[in-house]
Amino acid sequence: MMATRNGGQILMQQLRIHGVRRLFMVAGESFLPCIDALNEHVGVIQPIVCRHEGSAAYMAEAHGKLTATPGICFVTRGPGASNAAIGLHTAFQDSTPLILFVGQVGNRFQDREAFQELDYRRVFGQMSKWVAQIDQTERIPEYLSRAFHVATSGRPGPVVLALPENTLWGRAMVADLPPWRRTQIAPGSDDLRRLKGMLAQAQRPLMLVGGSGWTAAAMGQMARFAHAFGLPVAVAWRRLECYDQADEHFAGHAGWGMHAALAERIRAADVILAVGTRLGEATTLGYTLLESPLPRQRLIHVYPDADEIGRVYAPAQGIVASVNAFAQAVQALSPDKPVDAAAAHAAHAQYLDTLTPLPAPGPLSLDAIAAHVAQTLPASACITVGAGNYALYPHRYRQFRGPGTSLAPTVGAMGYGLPAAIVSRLTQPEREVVCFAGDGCFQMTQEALGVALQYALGIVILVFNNGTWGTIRAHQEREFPGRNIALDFVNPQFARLIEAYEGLGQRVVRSEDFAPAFARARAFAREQQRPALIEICYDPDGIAPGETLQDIRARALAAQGG
Ligand SMILES: Cc1ncc(C[n+]2csc(CCOP(=O)(O)OP(=O)(O)O)c2C)c(N)n1
Ligand SMILES: [Mg+2]
Repeated sequence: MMATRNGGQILMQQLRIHGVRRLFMVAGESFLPCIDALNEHVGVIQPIVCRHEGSAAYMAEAHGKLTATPGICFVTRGPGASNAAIGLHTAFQDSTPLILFVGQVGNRFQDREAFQELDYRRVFGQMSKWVAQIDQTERIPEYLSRAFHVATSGRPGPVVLALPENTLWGRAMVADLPPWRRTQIAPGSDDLRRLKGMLAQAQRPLMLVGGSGWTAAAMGQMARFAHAFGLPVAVAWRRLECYDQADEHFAGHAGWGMHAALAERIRAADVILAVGTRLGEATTLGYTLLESPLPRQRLIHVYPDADEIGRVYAPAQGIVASVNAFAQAVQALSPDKPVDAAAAHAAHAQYLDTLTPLPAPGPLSLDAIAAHVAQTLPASACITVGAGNYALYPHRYRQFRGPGTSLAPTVGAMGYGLPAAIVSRLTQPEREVVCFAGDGCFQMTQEALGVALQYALGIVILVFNNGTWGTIRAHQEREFPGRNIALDFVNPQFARLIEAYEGLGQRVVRSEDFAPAFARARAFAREQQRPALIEICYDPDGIAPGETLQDIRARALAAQGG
């Protein structure tokens, strides 16, 4: 006979059935039955005890990115939920499956603005695929099943489920539902015929890949397709892991900071085959490389969600398809007449040129350091970043080789790098992980060091200390040259900070000292399974590869007629 269970037990058992093996949480009294139910899943579901809900939600997001299954996050009512918002927003803009469980006041107090009460449907409505409140204990399995399907279907994204007290403490006799199933949308034969026809007519085609959920197998299939049709391939902004950058058709990374030859190649293309990517503001350089609503290039837009196709750009052809199903379908296509791969090879040669470190001012060059990291790490290693100009360097100099090698928020949310590195270590322990963090970025989530300590995670953290919100300095010089104010900050000694977390701290002020420090950090992380941090001090004038604040200021003053 079926036993009655409380809501927490029903929920946790259902998560287990759906394949959840790790969840990220900051405790709250509002969801105690869920926490208690973890006692029934010891050794199966690992709760990661986080220090801040922002980091917890980032970790769930990174988990969703790496596994293409919903990252699970538990937070308490209003305050916890508010802290978690950044991870939810990141999952939304980055199209990452995630389920955020939030405590809620009991139904009997609802709408009184009771203690910490928020209506999550209103608060999170714009940054979630679906927000719901489970008001009946016996309907928990139904809501969870829908949540897993919604988070992973079409354009993946976050789901929020609010858990009123009476739902969790209440008891019900209810059967579990079977595990969720991934649905794939394959392109139709007409879609493929038209696609082939358009590529056959193209003089200067280009493929742009992006979005989430790519598998290594699909990436290989896309390379085969690109080779067969002579397509140069660019990755969308911060979707560095979507294509093997060592492939001879790889043309570069589109978006802010991109190399001029690639920007020109995208502008001059006559057909753009965009696969899995939304063609966002960053990738299109503010909707200029492709102009909205009708791009000059003929756009073939392949996307897993019909609602995105035609949303910003009127396409010449829209194809509703999951990225992996699309790759599977096109790998078998071959052109009717021989194609010329010269343009693709030229594009790759131009890209390879950008891997040579550019000169930088001062005794420490971020170009040299990022190039050293890029060349020293094995191909399988994962690099994580948050947001800031320091991130331009690893993204420029590292050749990313496929899924699992990069975690970068396309939403440009600061503080992501450290939580993401923690998740990389937990989820794919066979890969080394290096977190690049600006001094600003790092300080947004440095509390997550406690998680690295607690779970014995050997990660390497590079903190780029220029004493300022450098990115904003650059914008400030461009818009208000010479009027630097309110951006610089005093930093702690990061190398000493990590020692409090039983990690290895080092400080580097000259380029030539980086290589031995990096080798020591990697060895420490590997052997001790604890974090190793290198504080890298440099002159804020070197603001981006090949660019200084002085250059920006001089150009802005000249433009003002000064
Ligand atoms: C959560 C969040 N807050 C603010 C910003 C705006 N912002 C973008 S980059 C940046 C500066 C980053 O500073 P730092 O991490 O030190 O890197 P740097 O630019 O100096 O290399 C800021 C404040 C943001 N993107 N995200
Ligand atoms: Mg900085």
